[in-house]
Amino acid sequence: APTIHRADYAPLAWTVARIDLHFALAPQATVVTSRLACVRNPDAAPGPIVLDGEELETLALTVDGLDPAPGTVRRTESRIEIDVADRDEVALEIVTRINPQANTALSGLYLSRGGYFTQCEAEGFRRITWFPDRPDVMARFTVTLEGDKAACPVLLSNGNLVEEGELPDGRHYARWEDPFPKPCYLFALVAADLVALERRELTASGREVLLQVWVEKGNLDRAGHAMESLVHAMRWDEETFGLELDLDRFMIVAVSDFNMGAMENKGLNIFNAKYVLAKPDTATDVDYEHIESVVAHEYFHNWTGNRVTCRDWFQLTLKEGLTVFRDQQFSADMLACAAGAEGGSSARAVKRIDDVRVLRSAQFPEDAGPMAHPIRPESYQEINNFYTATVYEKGAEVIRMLHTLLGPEGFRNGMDLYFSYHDGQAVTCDDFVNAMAEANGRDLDQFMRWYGQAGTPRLRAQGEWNGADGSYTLTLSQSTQPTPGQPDKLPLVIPVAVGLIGPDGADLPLQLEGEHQPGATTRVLELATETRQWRFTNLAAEPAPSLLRGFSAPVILELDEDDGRLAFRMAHDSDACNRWDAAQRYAERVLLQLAADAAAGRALKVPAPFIDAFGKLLRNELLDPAFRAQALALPGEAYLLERMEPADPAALRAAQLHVGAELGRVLAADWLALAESLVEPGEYRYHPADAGGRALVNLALRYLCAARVDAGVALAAARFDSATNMTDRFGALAALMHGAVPAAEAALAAFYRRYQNDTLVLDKWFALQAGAWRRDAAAAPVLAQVRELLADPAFSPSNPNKVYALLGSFFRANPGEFHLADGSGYEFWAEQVIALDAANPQVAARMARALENWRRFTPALQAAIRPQLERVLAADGLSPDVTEIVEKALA
Ligand code: BAL
Ligand code: ZN
Repeated sequence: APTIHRADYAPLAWTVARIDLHFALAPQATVVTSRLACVRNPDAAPGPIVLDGEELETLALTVDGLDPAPGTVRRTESRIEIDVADRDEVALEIVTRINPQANTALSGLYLSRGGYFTQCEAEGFRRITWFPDRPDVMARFTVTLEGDKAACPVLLSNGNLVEEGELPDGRHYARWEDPFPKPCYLFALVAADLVALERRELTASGREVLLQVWVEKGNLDRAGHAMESLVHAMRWDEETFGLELDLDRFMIVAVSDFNMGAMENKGLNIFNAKYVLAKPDTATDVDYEHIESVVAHEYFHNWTGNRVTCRDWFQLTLKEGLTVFRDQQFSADMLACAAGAEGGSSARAVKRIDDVRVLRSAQFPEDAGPMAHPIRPESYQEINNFYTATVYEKGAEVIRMLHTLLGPEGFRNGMDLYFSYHDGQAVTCDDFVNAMAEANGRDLDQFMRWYGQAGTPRLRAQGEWNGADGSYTLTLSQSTQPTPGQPDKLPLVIPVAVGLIGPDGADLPLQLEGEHQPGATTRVLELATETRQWRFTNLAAEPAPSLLRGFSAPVILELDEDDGRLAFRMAHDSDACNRWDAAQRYAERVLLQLAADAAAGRALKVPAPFIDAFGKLLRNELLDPAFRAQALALPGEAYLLERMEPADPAALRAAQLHVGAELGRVLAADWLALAESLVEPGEYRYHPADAGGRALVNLALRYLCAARVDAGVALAAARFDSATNMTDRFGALAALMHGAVPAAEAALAAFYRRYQNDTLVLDKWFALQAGAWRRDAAAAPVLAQVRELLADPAFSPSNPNKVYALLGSFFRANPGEFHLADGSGYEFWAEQVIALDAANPQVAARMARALENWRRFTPALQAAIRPQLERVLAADGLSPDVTEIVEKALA
């Protein structure tokens, strides 16, 4: 596939002002009639009207009601060009026929459980009709749907319902009008047998709006949390950014087959059912939390994405980074609000820790591999491959740094200015940062480098204590390793939040050289050069630095701290994020040392001081349970492999098994006491305080089962049997499975029996088995089980959630089992990627990415991986999606 470059952007000669769409829906032959009001773009060089198309059967095309003049239309499989001289407006009518039933890629118009759904971002609209399919073409849409009334009693599209009625032969129709011009990637339709949970709310300015959550019959009792989340998101955006819902009606629709999490189509958000449906018996606390944040994310896109959209797909982070930042802030506020005055800051920190975990385990590896790209990429082959952790999560970190540098008020002023300039436009990241700069009278030119430079910067810190004058000199330096296509890196603007901790564990007031008096205990230093020093004065004793508080920048912090210092910060750092980080660093050190020992065939021993520091956190009842659950969870395998040179998944797994079991065994009494002291708060409710307790108990069970402590195993089994909600039931089951104790098998079977007709819960059942750890080297590898599960009647390769649950969990979340020494895991990977690609390239590409960082592994593993990468690349008819991933991996 050709590579597309950001630098090649040019506006189209012709754009579209209005589009009137008519759908005659039929499963195998839907006829789409499109009437386009095309207008010449005065800002562009002259040229033909250009339309994109993919897998369309074109039945008719007229220009101003006539067959086009000979020689004025050029057509290929994917493009139509129409020459129009001497006019500034042209009416096109195009009739196409498409086959929703055959659309297994789930891009464009497709069928899911008998209903019609669409997904158009990034380039799905061209699979529906010919159109200039790019986000800088913003048109007013009118949509008429016509379908079978029995099969599809509900007919939805964007905007407002303006007409509906009956038709002959059991058919009916509905017409929708969206008053806001939008790019075609925000178009959506739904025609299905659904029911809605409804609510009417007043916006801040007093307009009544109708909110609907559409689900399959029988799922209405699972729609309430999504509705609550939507209302909270509306209120939050009004209060935080002064942004109101602009339509009379806002709809969320749950669909079972969906490539992504959800989609922000104007007024008609379509969601993977997993991010809508929840009731206590089927959804965990984490599911509830994800639903709240995804509902909010899609809702927030209405302003950051829809009202102001992207000029081209290179600007994707303009809407995604900003909207992830907004949903992170929203979730933190929701948690803090529920926790009340006392627990607010800890609740916020717990959310921040979650976000940092995701960044480190998903984005850092991406930034260090062949797919490394700036948050605003310079080129791509397949845009679908760039809905990445870098564009989303690192993009959100970049926005967060702006928020830190400008302060909440400055940030808000920048947002206001951005909307005042660009409402209704398709713009670039420069436009956003320029608005921030102008509103704050600040030069952000150097800051823009974050948009163009790939790779995770390393922030090196060194401190020097001078006892004679009571000063502490902190030297910060930055460097970024080369990434593909970017050998040289320039210094970035890095906000580093710093605190100094005194010997008694309390934060010291900070006074920099030249200042008259000490001030706050945390302050933000700005490193904008390669290296810089700060001298803190007026200190009575040598402090312990606490750097990058709140994870103030997406960097890898390198600071030499001995074990004692880490244990000290685990016990005392007032910044919860850094306290957690100190525990992670200590655990990482221990795990990587044991992994090296395992690789070298040495005996494994967990250092007593580590267990001691860990036990102190465990027993500290002043710390809220949600925080303890974070601080006592070991770093993730993907993150650790990234830190290992070379990555050796088997050795790391041996270390993890050993450390987990030792922490369970030595601290068994504490874990048991903890699990028993945190009593169930009565009837389930999704509330952060309750959720924190449940998370901590489930973690305790996990350690106890890992150590096979009899009382702990019994407790897990009992909690599994008596659970009244999914968080407890699944937590207990996961602990039993994790320990591979005999009781696990019966529990797993009972779980299956109970939920065999509940497809979303079965995803958990698949994921748990695919992610299982083997404790007995003589047991069959998990690969055998995964192969068997592919044949389970509940599995379906055409359902993305099933693929993510079974294959995604195995390839991405279970490296210790996937990377088998005999290479059989890789053979399986190649076979599955090739098979998936034939039906759904986006899903296949996600699975393909599991091996992109293959050059980090041991030489023996690399030797086994390479031929499988080559095998995939040689497969007949490989999609551009998978081709790009594998080619870049092999480059
Ligand atoms: N725009 C794709 C899904 C999302 O990020 O909301
Ligand atoms: Zn988004």
